[in-house]
This record gives sequence, structure tokens and C-alpha cells, in this order.
Amino acid sequence: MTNTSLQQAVLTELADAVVALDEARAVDAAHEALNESVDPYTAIESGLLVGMSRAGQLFEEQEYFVPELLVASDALYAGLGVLRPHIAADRLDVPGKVVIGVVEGDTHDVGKNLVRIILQTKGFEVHDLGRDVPPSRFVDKAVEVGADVIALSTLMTTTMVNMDETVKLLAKRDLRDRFQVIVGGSPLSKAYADRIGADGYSKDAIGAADLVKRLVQQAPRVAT
Ligand code: B12
Repeated sequence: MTNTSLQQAVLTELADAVVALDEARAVDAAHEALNESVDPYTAIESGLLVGMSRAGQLFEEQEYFVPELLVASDALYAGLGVLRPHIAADRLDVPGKVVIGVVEGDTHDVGKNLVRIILQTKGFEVHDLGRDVPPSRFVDKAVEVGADVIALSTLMTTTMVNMDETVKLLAKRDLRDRFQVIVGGSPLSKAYADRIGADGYSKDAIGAADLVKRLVQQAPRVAT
């Protein structure tokens, strides 16, 4: 096999391991990816995440149910644990602080965790509030740490409204101008971000890091 086809085979194996709900296989495939010099972020995006999206497809077809999805995300995290330390870290010229979390009512945190990991490897100081986070916790934490950016994640159409609620709460407390707000998650779009008055949207984790960098550079804030 050529180098490229070996690398492609490893990406397929990473995806298959997640679909097969097999943590040990995901770990082996992640090591194999590193041995074959596959870029770690490519291994995550074009390997592990492809597997998670196929598992999601099987959920929609009612072949997989919630327990299978939970084990699929365990396999994804197992592979991620091997790959994560190898993602190249950057040094930032403009440091920034980000408060991140999944909005109230939603417990899907794989995407939020990836965004956090990429932001951290890019050098940002990240305060992760976890999942099912009420609007007031985002606002209170951002004030407490003197954040530059509040990053909101959701995967469910039913909980998107809590992004809007968070932006409204900032306005109500006269804090809207103090923080940049960015949103992401699969049901979202730039149009939705604009509609609720957020400062940015990105469809993936790398884009999220570029967005945060741009927003912090545009309006560097001094922590209070
Ligand atoms: C895995 C999964 C689960 C796991 C979650 C495990 C975990 N710890 O996260 C479990 C099994 C727990 C689960 C539970 C449920 N799930 Co579910 N789940 C999924 C699934 C298959 C994959 C989600 C995922 O992890 N994707 C991979 C990540 C990497 O992608 P991502 O989150 O989109 O993140 C990327 C981008 O969006 C972006 N991003 C994400 N956040 C942010 C934030 C910012 C600021 C930025 C800039 C970018 C950004 O960057 C990320 C990386 O590139 C999806 C289907 C799918 N194909 O998406 C359904 C899905 C999201 N689930 C769904 C449902 C309905 C549920 C349940 C209600 C099921 C039930 N009946 O109990 C519960 C929810 C309970 C709750 N209240 O939260 C629906 C939601 C439908 C809707 N209303 O919109 C989906 C779409 C499936 C479907 N088609 O029906 N689920």
C-alpha cells in the first residue's frame, strides 16, 4: 500500500472502531494513525467524527439507541485521549479568555469538548462550565474571570432558544458590550447567530479557534 492509502485505511479504521462501539480498537487505530504520520486533527475529524456521524445515522434509522450512542462516544473519547496530546500547540500574540459550555437543557458535549481542546491548544485560557448550563452561570462566570468571549454550544433545536436567552440576559444586565458571544452546534447557522445578535458562528472547532482569535484581536479587552 502507498503512504496515502495506508493513511486512508487508518482513518477508515478509526471511524469503524467508533461505529463498532469498540474502545480498544479506537485506541489501537489512534496509535496506528500516529505511526503513519496522520495529522492528529485530521484523524479526529476524518476518522473518529466520521464514525460518530455514522453512529448518529444508525440512531436515526433506529438501529442504534441511546446506550449505543453513549458507548460510541466512549470509543471516540478513547481515541481522542491518544490523539489530543499530539495536536500542535500554538503561541498566541493576543491572549484571550473564553467561557464555554453547553446551554441549559442539552447534555451533548462531544462537540463543545472538541472546541475547548482546540482553543486550549491554540493558547487560549478556557473556563469550561460543562453541559446543561443556565444563562446566569455563563454571565456570572464571564464577569468573574474577565472573559473576552462567551462560547455557547447546542446540538438540539429545542434548546437553541437558551442561546438567545443568554444574549438577552447580558443585555438586561448591561453587559452586552463587554463580551463577544459566539455560538455553534449542528442545528445552528450564521443566520441564526445574526438573528439572536451573537458576534460569531462557526461550523467546526478549527473555525471556532480562528473566530475567537479574530474577535479578541479586533477588540482586545482588559480583564477587570
Ligand atoms: C452522541 C449523541 C448523543 C449522546 C451524547 C453523548 C455526549 N456526551 O455528548 C447521547 C446518547 C447521550 C445523546 C442523548 C440524546 N440525544 Co443525541 N445525538 C448524538 C449524535 C449521534 C452525535 C452528536 C455528536 O457528538 N456529534 C459529534 C460532534 C463533534 O459534533 P458537534 O457536536 O456538532 O460539534 C461540532 C460543531 O457543531 C462545532 N461546535 C459544537 N459546539 C460548538 C460551540 C461553538 C461556540 C462553536 C463555534 C462551534 C461548535 O464544532 C464541533 C467540532 O467540529 C447526534 C446526531 C448527529 N449526527 O449529530 C444526536 C442528536 C443530537 N441527539 C438527539 C436527541 C433527540 C437526543 C436525546 C433527546 C435522545 C433521547 N430520546 O433521550 C438525548 C438528549 C438528552 C439531553 N437533554 O441532552 C437529536 C437532536 C434532535 C433535535 N431536537 O435537534 C440528534 C440530532 C439525533 C437525531 N437525529 O434525532 N445523544
